[in-house]
Amino acid sequence: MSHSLTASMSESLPMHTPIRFKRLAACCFIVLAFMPWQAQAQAKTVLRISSPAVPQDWHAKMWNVFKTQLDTEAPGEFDVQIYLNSSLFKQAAEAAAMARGNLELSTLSPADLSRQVPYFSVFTAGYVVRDVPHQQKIFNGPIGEEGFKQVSERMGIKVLATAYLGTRQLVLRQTREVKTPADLKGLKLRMPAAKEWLFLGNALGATATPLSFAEVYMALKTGTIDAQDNPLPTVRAARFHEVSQQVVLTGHLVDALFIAISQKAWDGMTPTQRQKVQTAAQAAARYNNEQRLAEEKNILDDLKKQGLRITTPDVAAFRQQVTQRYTTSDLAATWPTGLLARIEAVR
Ligand code: KDO
Repeated sequence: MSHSLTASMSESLPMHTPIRFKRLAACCFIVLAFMPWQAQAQAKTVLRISSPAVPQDWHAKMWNVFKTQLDTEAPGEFDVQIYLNSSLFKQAAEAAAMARGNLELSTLSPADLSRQVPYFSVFTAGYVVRDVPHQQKIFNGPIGEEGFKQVSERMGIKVLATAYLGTRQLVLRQTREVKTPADLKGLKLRMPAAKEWLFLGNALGATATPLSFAEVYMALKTGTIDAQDNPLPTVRAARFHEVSQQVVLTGHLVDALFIAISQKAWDGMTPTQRQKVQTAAQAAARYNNEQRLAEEKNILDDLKKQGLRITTPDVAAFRQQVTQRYTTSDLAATWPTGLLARIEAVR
């Protein structure tokens, strides 16, 4: 086709036109003829996802569900790029990147939202959310709606769905008798680097020390830290069990991650695209929640087989100390009046 096009273009020019100019004109014509197709290819909406999750974890795999669903429902419209292991943005830097419009999607924790929207601080506290149905009812109901509205207004970020990250347990590098918070005295407990996380680690009775997720494996291996807390599927996915000896089933935080998109990316899409992105995010969260819950049911046997000691402490004693520490804290002073009672009333 390009040959005959070039020929006809050249022929339509006056006889005296220099041959080099004729060729140049023909090339320009071809480029222009192909422009709409090229422009279409470039018009794909790029959705970059940044996450600290390791590829084997469910909240990493859920992004494949998101991508596959969008590729099926809107073929050729989106270019979904998944960056795991904090390879695009560092842990906890995602919210600022999204607010600036430098990143389209990520998963954000309540602690990530708390600085600008103190409403979410209450969800960083231990023993507030009872279980997964409670968590899902909270965030898929009016309490979630009210909080997500504030996130959109103050942070330029839209929350699309709530994923269950799992129930956080203590995982120790070396075995130790742990019944009550007093038994954690002096234990260097790694927590993610934010004041809300550190408060929780200290409230449990340990000495909280901040470290990014990417550095935890090595810190456990070398003994820079004595323990870390995470949901057990994450412990296995990130292979922390290889460098740990004991799981203490404190169950101190039924943890959530919010699948979120930058307002800029959201505003740049058509209403139909928005609806497809929202549905794909909900499908991803559902997949994560189902897989993670199923894994949490069976994981203890496997961890035992891998040589870990599994112990159950006096959870009531942990709950009591943690609750009491929050009640009198500066953090709790930022919680909107009545919010805790509303959360507790959700059945
Ligand atoms: C962690 O750093 O311990 C944590 O579990 C905190 C979560 O909010 C989340 O960032 C998670 O890491 C990452 O997604 C890695 O699993």
